[in-house]
Amino acid sequence: PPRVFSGVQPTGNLHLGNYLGAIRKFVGLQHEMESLFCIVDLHAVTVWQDPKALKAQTREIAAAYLAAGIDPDVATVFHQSAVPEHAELAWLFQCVARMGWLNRMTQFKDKAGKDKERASVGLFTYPTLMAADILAYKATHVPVGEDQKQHLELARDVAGKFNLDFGAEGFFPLPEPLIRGAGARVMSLRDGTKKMSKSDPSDLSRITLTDDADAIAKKIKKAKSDPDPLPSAEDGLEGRAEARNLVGIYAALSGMSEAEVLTRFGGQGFAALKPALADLAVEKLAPISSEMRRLMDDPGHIDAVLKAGAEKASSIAGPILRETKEIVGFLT
Ligand code: AQP
Repeated sequence: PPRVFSGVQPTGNLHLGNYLGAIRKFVGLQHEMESLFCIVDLHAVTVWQDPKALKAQTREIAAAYLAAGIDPDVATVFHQSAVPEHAELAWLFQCVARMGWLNRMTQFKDKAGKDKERASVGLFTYPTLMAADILAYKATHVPVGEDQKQHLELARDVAGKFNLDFGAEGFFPLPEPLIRGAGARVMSLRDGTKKMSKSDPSDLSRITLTDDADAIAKKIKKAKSDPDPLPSAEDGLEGRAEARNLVGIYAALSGMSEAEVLTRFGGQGFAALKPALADLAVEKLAPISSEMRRLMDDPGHIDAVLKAGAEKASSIAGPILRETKEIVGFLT
């Protein structure tokens, strides 16, 4: 049966890209397929996290999930470290995946930077943990932003090789990415060629889900643009990275197509688009951020939701892991 799994790292600065590329898509999917939405804290610690901040950031993602409209009575909402099957299966997958596969991962190259010798081993093996996250539930569909496409392909390769190596054809499904639609790739407000990211040193590069109306307006006003008027829908946005990004964000937030946005703003300068975009972003995000604040005032409630979610998640992953161990030849 179809099953959805996805996650967000509790690394702070949850932003518009995470919302449009991932969380907002989760909300719709929960009613279409059985869904598990995880806060992937094991992934977060591949880069050092302040322990106190990590707790707050974990609750912040949970609050964002709930505030955005994920219903914990419909979908399973939990944090990764509470379900040991993730780490256990990840070990087996580290023995299935090949060094060469992981060496090709562009996110490791980007995040490790120049001095790879100093990157954590966990940052390198990250994609095998992600494969375990998905396959511990035999999930078939994984909604993610464009940037996670390569990791998902690796998860498919791991599933395929496990099945082949152990003569267990069809045991793990080959999970499919769901990357469709507006918002799959939101770019930095300071550089239209870089993705909007939590770790960008510039606060002005991203709109976060906790920004107030003034901060949102200021960031959009200061967003990088170019001197030309916006093109018509016929001329399109080719070669206009910043214009494409702002028009794309407008489209994703309004539900209009890019062509419809250009029909409205084509021929006008950024001075027309930016204030309209700021108003739209505030209108769409303010209810989420105020609900997030309300939820974060009651950490006990969030923790109870996560605990119940982890129990539900374990009840699915437990039997799958037992069967996996049997297949591998461990005494069970
Ligand atoms: N700019 C983006 N546009 C669309 N989707 C995005 N996602 C991330 N950035 C964008 C999607 O958000 C989900 C959760 O991301 P994550 O927290 O697990 O990992 P990430 O991709 O590492 O997020 P960041 O913000 O880019 O963090 P850093 O700065 O640490 O690299 C995923 O589905 C992701 O595709």
